[in-house]
Amino acid sequence: MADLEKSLDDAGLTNSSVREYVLHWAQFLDAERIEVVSAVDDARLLRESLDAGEIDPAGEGLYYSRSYSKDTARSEERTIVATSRPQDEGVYNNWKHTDEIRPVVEGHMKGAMAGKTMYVIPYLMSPPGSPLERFAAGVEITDNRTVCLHMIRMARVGIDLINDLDEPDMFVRAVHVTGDLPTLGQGTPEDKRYFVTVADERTILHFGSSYGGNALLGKIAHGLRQAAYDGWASGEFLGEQFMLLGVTDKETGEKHHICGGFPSASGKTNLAMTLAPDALGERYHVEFYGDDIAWLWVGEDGHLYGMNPENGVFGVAKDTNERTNPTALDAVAEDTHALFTNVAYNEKTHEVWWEGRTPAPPADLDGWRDWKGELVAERGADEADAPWAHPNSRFTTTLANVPNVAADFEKPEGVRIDAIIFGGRTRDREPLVRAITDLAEGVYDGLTLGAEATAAAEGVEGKLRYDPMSMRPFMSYPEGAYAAHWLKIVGAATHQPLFAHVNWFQRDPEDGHFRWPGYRENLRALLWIIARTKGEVTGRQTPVGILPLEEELDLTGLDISREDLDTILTVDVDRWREEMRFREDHLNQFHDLPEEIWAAHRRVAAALEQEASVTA
Ligand code: OXD
Ligand code: MN
Repeated sequence: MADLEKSLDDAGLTNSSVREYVLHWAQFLDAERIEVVSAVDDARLLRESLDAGEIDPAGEGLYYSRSYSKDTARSEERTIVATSRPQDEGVYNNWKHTDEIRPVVEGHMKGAMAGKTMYVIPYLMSPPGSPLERFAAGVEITDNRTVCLHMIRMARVGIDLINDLDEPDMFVRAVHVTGDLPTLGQGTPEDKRYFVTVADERTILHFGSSYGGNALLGKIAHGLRQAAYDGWASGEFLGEQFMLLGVTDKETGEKHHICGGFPSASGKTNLAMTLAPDALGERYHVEFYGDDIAWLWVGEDGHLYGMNPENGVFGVAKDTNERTNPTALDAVAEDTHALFTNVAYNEKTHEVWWEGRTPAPPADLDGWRDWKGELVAERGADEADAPWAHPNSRFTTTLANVPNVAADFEKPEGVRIDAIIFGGRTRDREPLVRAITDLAEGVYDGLTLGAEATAAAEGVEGKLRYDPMSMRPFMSYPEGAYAAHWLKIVGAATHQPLFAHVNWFQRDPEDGHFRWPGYRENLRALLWIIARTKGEVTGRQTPVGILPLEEELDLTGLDISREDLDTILTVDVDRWREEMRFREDHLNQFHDLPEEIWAAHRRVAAALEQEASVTA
């Protein structure tokens, strides 16, 4: 114990609440030694990890790691929000009473760091000086050095960030134990993994994974689940799985900011990092703030503000290429110190590759290993078509590496939010863009966000898998209260943001082609949204919101057919009426949904019926 305390002295850790927490867990976990980590330790930790074979070189200043093959993604079933308040149980938060679950997860953790180093990672999930800084401090404990490397990229990490907290005890206690991965029964009835956020105690206890989404506790567990709960409990803010970007009109010098939520596989990271299409590049500059999390609050001037609490990007590698996301490729170029996880790796040339990086995999198989570590050249016939990279393989890099990162991305006061957008992957019905000026209708639209079920097994064709505000896996308190909190926070803004719904994924049922070219061209829809916030365009009112008139969209240099354009600027009333019935069932699951939300639902439904009777 004296030795452990001495390591905290040597590291200069003076916050006595943090020391007490660290020493408690060091004893409980039976850690052999403690190492307190700051971002300045990165180069040394990289060297040690390379020497220990935990990571491999992947080119100049780039690194690669492969995780255990059954530990490559988040597990929603094993993720639990615990509190001591039964009224915190919602539909999606997998709530358990703390007294029931804490002993179980702690039972797995006890003594688990015997003979090991316990790394202590003091971090901040905000730029220093943010108005939400008191909710941003945390200290992760982990037995995994690679987790330290990721945390240094994804959060602001350093002892100084927590030594001088205004409230020394106000930090998230985040404990991560990897566990003996091959013995945890992942996905079986004997599954021993537990990913628990004890939200009313601001304590995170994750056991049984080294995958980023489960192991980098600053990101999802703190940045989303805990933050959403804190934002609600304090009544001060929203913590959302949102991207955040800025668009500057170089002609007028005006800049606008848009944030928004997209269910997974709906192009959120690509949109967040987008550049203007060539035809509009002279006039518009798009700046990146964040691809995954935004915290939102109302500033003293009555505007809604937003900031990205993260310091990095933990992006999905699959399909990232020069066309879909050139800025992401630049952000993981040589000397960015990016880390790749579970992509394919060439042990001779140290190159990495993933599906969609190039149209075909490398022709010369020599040296290539797939995400499981197996030599591609030695694959049997039955595996010949198996992906080389895991579909959830990732790159981890800092925001500062993204070439179009906004100059003010670390500005503590955040940026004014002009519009909040939602968008899923929907093959029909959902137009290119529709704006919503009413707050309750905007919140209703977010609550009924969804994406098409990707596999038949996941649902009925054409029926969405609802993912309210893209927060389904991160909900930490009941959905009715969540909706009420949204109405309260955004309702307090004297300058209301515009809501909008976008869809880049309508297809022609005949030949399956996408009706909208997507990617950089998506800026055209965002420009219309911005013009609508300024009252420069009126659009036309439909039952489901305001759609652009064709002449209001800047289509300069865009190749799109008349039929496709007409279709994506039209409301398919019959398909919408069908959708409304599914929505009703979806909303009926939630307790205490505010009456304003039901009223919004009824208004949209009545307007659709009216439209149907007019056109019948
Ligand atoms: C996620 C992520 O799992 O951002 O949503 O990693
Ligand atoms: Mn995410």
